[in-house]
Amino acid sequence: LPLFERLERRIVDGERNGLEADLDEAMTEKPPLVIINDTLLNGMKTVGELFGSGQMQLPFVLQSAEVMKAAVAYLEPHMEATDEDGKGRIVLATVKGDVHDIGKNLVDIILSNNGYEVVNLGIKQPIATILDAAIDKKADVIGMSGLLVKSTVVMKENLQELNAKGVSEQFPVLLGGAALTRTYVENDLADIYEGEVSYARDAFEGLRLMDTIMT
Ligand code: B1M
Repeated sequence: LPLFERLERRIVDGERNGLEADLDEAMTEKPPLVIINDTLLNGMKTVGELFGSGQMQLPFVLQSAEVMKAAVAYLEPHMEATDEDGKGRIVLATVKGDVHDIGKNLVDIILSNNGYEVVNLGIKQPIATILDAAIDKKADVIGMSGLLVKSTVVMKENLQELNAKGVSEQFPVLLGGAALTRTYVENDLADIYEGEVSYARDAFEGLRLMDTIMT
């Protein structure tokens, strides 16, 4: 297979052997972020489709996810970072009950490389922990990621909890993840949250929204 098809195939097949060599070669042709967006994420999309249609079993999905994570970790030091610093601070977490973190970690990388300080709390984080960290670290924004349909409900409850704690004016919230839709966030969730809530389709929109929120 040609290089980029081979790389995409590696994600689908969960094949790690020789990954670094292929990534090195790929980086002579394209910047790391383009490799992630145009090649590796296509592989993850295929994995999702195969899993969703019952053609792939969970342990193999996990293997694919690990190759994806290894690839991102290998590419990260080669990414361009701005000299800007101190543009703002975001506490970032995958919500309670949800283990998916590849997207959240991409958001972390993109924001960190573009002048933001990211406090990445990890996966399955209850809102109490997220809020404690946001207060403790004096965050400007709270970011929540979730890929399961039930996570969209958790996010709604989390926003209600922030309202109840009286901190919604203080913390604009950025939401993302495959199960969310723009309509759900911008209509339903924006209706209930007393502060500002925005939806990011991908990590780059997350960065643009952070820039908007912070100005
Ligand atoms: Co799971 N999983 N999974 N999974 N998994 C999905 C989400 C699913 C859609 C697959 C499917 O059925 N087709 C499905 C959810 C269905 C639903 O809820 N209706 C599903 C399921 C069912 C499950 C389990 C329940 C399976 C089981 O146990 N029977 C289980 C859940 C466990 C749990 O959470 N409690 C499970 C487990 C797993 C693995 C552990 C095997 C693995 C995750 C490994 C890991 O993350 N460390 C996994 C994977 C890999 C997937 C798919 C295949 C790929 C997800 C991914 O990494 N995509 C996924 C299929 C899919 O999404 N269509 C699937 C790449 C990533 C870059 O995209 O995270 O969407 P994403 O991030 C994007 C944007 O959404 C955005 O930016 C990123 C791109 O730039 N974004 C943000 C994300 N967060 C953001 C936050 C922001 C801004 C932007 O600001 C704060």
